[in-house]
Amino acid sequence: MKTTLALISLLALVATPAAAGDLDQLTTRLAKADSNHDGMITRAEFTGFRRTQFDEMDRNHDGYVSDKDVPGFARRGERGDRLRRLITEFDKNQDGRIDRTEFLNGPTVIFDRADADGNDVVDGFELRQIKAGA
Ligand SMILES: [Ca+2]
Ligand SMILES: [Ca+2]
Ligand SMILES: [Ca+2]
Repeated sequence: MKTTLALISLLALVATPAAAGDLDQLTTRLAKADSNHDGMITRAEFTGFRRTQFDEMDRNHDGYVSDKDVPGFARRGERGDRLRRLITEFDKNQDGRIDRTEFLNGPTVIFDRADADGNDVVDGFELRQIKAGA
């Protein structure tokens, strides 16, 4: 149960935020991608973080993120919806699952949104801005 929740919170980071309430959580998680802890998240750090995420999300280790990685009871309702939305956004070759390449090269909605000046770095100011709902 606990691991399922962890997976769902990871889904929240990569999928498009559904509500303003998600935004606060998203920035908190975005900050976790700051691997050298300098208060800024570069696009490279964001991609590196995704690599880790993929390994965590691919729970059955078959090399794909799909509904097989979510237990049956969690496929219904909001969790299942989030996963399906994620697959729709990332599944470039439309085989119904996300492989590592699709995931790493997938849309960076959260990052792009936070990176207001588009210089491929989300700095502390931009993080605070998005947290404030700007
Ligand atoms: Ca950094
Ligand atoms: Ca999998
Ligand atoms: Ca695919």
